Amino acid sequence: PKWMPAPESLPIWQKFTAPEGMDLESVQRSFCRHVTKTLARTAHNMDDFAAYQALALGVRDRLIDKWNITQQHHTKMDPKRIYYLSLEFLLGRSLDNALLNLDIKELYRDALKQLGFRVEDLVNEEVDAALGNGGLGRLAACFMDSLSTLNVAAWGYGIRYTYGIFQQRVVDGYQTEFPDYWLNFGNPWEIERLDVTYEVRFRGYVNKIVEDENTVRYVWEGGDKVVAVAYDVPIPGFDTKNCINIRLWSGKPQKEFDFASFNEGNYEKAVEEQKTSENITAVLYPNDNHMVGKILRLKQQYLFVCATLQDVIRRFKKTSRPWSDFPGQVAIQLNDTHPTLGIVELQRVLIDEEGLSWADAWDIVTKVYSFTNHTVLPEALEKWAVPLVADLLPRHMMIIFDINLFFLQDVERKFPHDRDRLRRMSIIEEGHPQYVRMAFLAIVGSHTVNGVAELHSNLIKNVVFKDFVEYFGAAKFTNVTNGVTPRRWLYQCNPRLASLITEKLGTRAWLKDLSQLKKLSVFADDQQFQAKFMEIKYLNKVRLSEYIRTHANVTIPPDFMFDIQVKRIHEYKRQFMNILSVIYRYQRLKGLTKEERAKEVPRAVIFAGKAAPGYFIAKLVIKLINSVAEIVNKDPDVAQLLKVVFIPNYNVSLAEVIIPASDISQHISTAGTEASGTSNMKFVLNGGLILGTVDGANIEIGEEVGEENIFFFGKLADQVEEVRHANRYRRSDVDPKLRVVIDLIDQGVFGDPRIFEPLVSTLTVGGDYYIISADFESYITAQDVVDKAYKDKAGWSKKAVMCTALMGKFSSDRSILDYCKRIWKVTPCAVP
Ligand code: GLG
Repeated sequence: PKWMPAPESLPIWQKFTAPEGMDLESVQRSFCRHVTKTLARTAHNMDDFAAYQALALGVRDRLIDKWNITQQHHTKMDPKRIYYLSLEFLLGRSLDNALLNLDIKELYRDALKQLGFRVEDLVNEEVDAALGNGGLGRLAACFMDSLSTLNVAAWGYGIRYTYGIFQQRVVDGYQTEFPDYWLNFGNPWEIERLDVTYEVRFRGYVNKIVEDENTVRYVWEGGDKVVAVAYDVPIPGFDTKNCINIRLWSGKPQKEFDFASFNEGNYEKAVEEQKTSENITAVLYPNDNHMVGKILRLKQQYLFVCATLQDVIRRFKKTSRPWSDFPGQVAIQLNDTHPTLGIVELQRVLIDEEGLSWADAWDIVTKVYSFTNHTVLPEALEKWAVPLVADLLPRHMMIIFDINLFFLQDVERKFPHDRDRLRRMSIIEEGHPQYVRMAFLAIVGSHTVNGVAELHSNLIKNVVFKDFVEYFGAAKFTNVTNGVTPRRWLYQCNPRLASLITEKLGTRAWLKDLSQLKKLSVFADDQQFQAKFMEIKYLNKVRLSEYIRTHANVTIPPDFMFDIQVKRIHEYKRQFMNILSVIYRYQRLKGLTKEERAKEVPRAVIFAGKAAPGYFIAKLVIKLINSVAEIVNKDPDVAQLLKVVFIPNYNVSLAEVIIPASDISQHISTAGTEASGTSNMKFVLNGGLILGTVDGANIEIGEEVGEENIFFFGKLADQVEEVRHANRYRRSDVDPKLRVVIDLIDQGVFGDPRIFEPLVSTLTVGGDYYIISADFESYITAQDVVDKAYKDKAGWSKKAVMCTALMGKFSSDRSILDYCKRIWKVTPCAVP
């Protein structure tokens, strides 16, 4: 099978031809029909939002056509299906992406212009679909784009949360959270499937049925039932007829009303119980890289896998194949441990409902599942209290104990008399209460386990899951380095740069084969090309500067160096260290003479990101950033040299404005803590350099773009433990430069120091777990190196061009091809 069409077959960028059956008039007719018939509006009763809706509904019609053709083709060909199970899909906006992927943006632009609308304005009317926390959820979204573009017969499965990730506002420097009721004005990008519903049981009891002396069966009965309803979100591929689907589940009350309660005259109780089922999928848990053991979250996880497996099995059974064909027809990828109950649920269905033997069932299960681990942070590894699981899912708890029993018996056979190994490897953590270790369950129930960048996958193999590598063998553990879709993260968010690239390469083929960008490197020294490239960067900075002026009330001259750190606020990502270094820079600048100041590089330090609502220290970091910004931005001594800003409510559509505008971005996690990072890839792809630690995918980015085009600093992953151990706990022992900074905070330069005491003391009495003090000197030195490099305009431009040119590896197409070949063993199924 051919993965890539020949480059010549791709449409040429400038010469636009409308797709078959579409012209200006048909587009305008469809638009007007939706205005008058669907929205019941008139030409005299229209605003941009209504125009956005009519436009979106027209595009949706086209998506549905493609979607139908794709599903029919798949039904006919019956290829192996890939199921990507994820509790998060951070899709952002869909309109612009659909227009570009369907290659109809130019046509719509012209058609709407004649009707008096600008596509660019309408695109901004859309609210983000923010059903995810950060990198993990956005990765799922990029993967869907690649799966569709590469013509894989794939489905995404997830939850349709009524409330996405909270909206962040900054009040008096503090983060405040507001509910993200994103469905308020309807959602044109979903298709409600009131006919696709499945029952989901909770609680109840397990009945043991002795059939004969050799056979017992277990039946799970009683309890409460809720219903999961499907909502389908079409995902169009780029330059292909294929359009795949994400199916999101929403909890609904059972059709049968509780007439027992009703007849007892308890109408209110009957209605109340109906509402509880809707609660299950009401809200996305807002924690990134942190587990909170709430029962409602466990209910979400089970509702999700239970409905998904019923759907997958129903599709499989339509072809009347025997169960032994199942692993050849179905591959299920677990996006982190969140859907791990799916392993147990499939085993339950096969033995309790389909009548397979334990061994046959387990053989199928372990051939179907594979598992991606996204973090080694201990607080993020999921574990559920046994009494909680036993209460909510009594049959599943029995099966987990059985899986563990058979597994440990085999461990004992392989490593006899090693009691401590059994304790370490048990899926059940002993204690009061006991816990189910979900990552261990996922490993035991999968055929392949992967990390998301080389360093991370090595840490998994050599540290976190070392025992499992010794037991299963190294072949089961592998690496698939993450990637990002170049369609959204260059073509869509940076149209000027995309045009320049297409013009230079004479083809748009790079959008499906990102390695072709390397042909740009021959222009890296070309002054004219450098000038064009940097002019685009400048215009992107103007756009961001305008956004910051209107949304954060800070004026940033676009000729400043834009130094950006945007991601979830987390101690391990060390935004704290960044703002401490800003304070250091501030006091250094204040100490300079006028002549010395004139030689400095003006810098805008830009932050954005959400902190989990219950993460006190992370929220204090936001407060400190805002307090520092307030002092610095009004100080005339540094007005020409330093600006600090925190942009509220970071999300996907804001990232699309921020990322193309960076000169340098910071990815400065303590070495060994950031599994991969994916925004690092987006920044570099858009010609922004990186200041970073030797961590996650930074390392592989450095390998690709060359050491001279990335600024590394800090301790290495294998040094961190030792440094931690040697940490002192007194203020007098911290790095001298850091000491200067802490003293300024303590003196109240940035407001009442008592506010920041809990944060500052993480560096001392808290043991400085993320080794900020040990990395500080090296960090400050690296910042100076960045300044020096930036002063050399031609040198910097060359670096920027080389960065874009050498990022081919980090397309999510490459990641997905890796999964297809090495993990899922699947070939494409393109609509002819
Ligand atoms: C995780 C990690 C990131 C990683 C992402 C996608 O923390 O380093 O890039 O998944 O694999 N929770 C996350 O965002």
